[in-house]
Amino acid sequence: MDKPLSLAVVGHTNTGKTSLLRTLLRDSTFGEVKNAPATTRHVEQAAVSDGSDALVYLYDTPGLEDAGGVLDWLESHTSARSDGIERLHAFLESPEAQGDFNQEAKVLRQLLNSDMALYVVDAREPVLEKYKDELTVLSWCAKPVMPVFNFTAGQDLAAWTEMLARRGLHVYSGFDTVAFDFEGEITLWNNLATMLPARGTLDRLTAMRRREWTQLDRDARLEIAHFLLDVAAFKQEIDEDDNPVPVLKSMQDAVRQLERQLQQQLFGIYRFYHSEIDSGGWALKEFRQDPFDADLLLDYGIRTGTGAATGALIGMGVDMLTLGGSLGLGTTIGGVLGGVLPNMQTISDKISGRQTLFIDPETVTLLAARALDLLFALQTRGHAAQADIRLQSGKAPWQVAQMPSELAKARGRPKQSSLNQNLPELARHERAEAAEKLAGRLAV
Ligand SMILES: Nc1nc2c(ncn2[C@@H]2O[C@H](COP(=O)(O)OP(=O)(O)OP(=O)(O)O)[C@@H](O)[C@H]2O)c(=O)[nH]1
Ligand SMILES: [Mg+2]
Repeated sequence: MDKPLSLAVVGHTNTGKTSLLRTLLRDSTFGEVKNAPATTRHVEQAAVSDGSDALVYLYDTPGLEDAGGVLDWLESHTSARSDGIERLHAFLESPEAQGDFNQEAKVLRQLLNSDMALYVVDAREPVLEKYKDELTVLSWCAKPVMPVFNFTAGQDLAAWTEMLARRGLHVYSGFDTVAFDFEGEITLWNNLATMLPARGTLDRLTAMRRREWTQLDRDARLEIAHFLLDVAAFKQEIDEDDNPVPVLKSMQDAVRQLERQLQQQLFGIYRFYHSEIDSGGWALKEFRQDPFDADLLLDYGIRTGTGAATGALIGMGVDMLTLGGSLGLGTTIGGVLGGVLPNMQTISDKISGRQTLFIDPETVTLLAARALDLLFALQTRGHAAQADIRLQSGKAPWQVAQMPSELAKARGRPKQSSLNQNLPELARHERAEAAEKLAGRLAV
């Protein structure tokens, strides 16, 4: 196997170098990120590995602040007849490299010890002299340099690319560290590979990343499928003249809790951690809105109410035909009962004098919409992102009447909901099959 690559991430201060590492490492705790210069003070190493072997070592470096000063020093203290590396060594041995220019010295030392540099550019910035000076000093390390444009949204890169081309830098990448784009990352690695003598290691890395990405997506959709089946097959029975309100409330609570658990699992799969979610850093308000809130159904454009009788409770999923008799259905009831459907009594219910309660299909659809939305949000979120997670599409994945058959059938299979009981062996097996099928449909 080829030996691991070592890549120095360099650039002007506050351009997003540490952010780039966070996103490439899928690790939102790496280093320190702040909207201020000189946040990173030391070189820090991190590895991207392939299960067992390290493929790439990435080195975060302090921001360059005074490359012009270093260039002045080099011009007055070293001979233009020496090569760049000799001149840089003279600089690194000078007292100034321990003093005023110690940040710059750390960067240059690291690049001299690395295979190549990723030069992070804040694309919003004009092409200033200081950036040209940085590229001049870096070029003396005689290592390949690939510019990576950050903050690219809506930016015209023409002036930058022209300046870079004049310096022989024709290969570059755009990579927003906050709005993650999986294919963009693959392009970045592929572009790097074109600048190196052997691409074996990077091919291994991109193949690994692709496998991993597909697997994460599959795992996430399977979790969502299991969750939806749990909810759709959830069933409680009460006597005909029992007050259903306490039972309905406990059903709602169980569903709320299970949705939280699912959200937690999805964060875990994409390596966004619980501590960050609840630390206030991310307001998950939209995802944490009560799933039994009728307004939410409207936001997702989910039609509710099948007949005139439900008019008073549109959005609540409550069937008045069954409940109306046993309760004084005032306005209060809507808030309490939203989303739980007391089934029309079946014949056997009538004989036994019982009522069966289910979560209504509108709510199941809403939960599906929200889970898929969260999945999309996580798949397009860089690990450097610090802003709130927002709902994306706000669209229902299907018409309520055309719910995937696995979900529609789930109601007849209460044994397959872990909300009803611990799944017996056979039910577990059947449930796994249904979840596989459903997950496949969620992928479309
Ligand atoms: N909107 C947006 N903000 C970003 C992006 N990348 C970085 N930032 C922000 O830019 C600021 C600087 O990011 P850092 O990663 O600390 O930059 P750095 O280059 O490591 O900075 P120093 O270590 O000080 O040299 C932080 O506030 C980041 O949140 C991006 O792609 N989009
Ligand atoms: Mg930094």
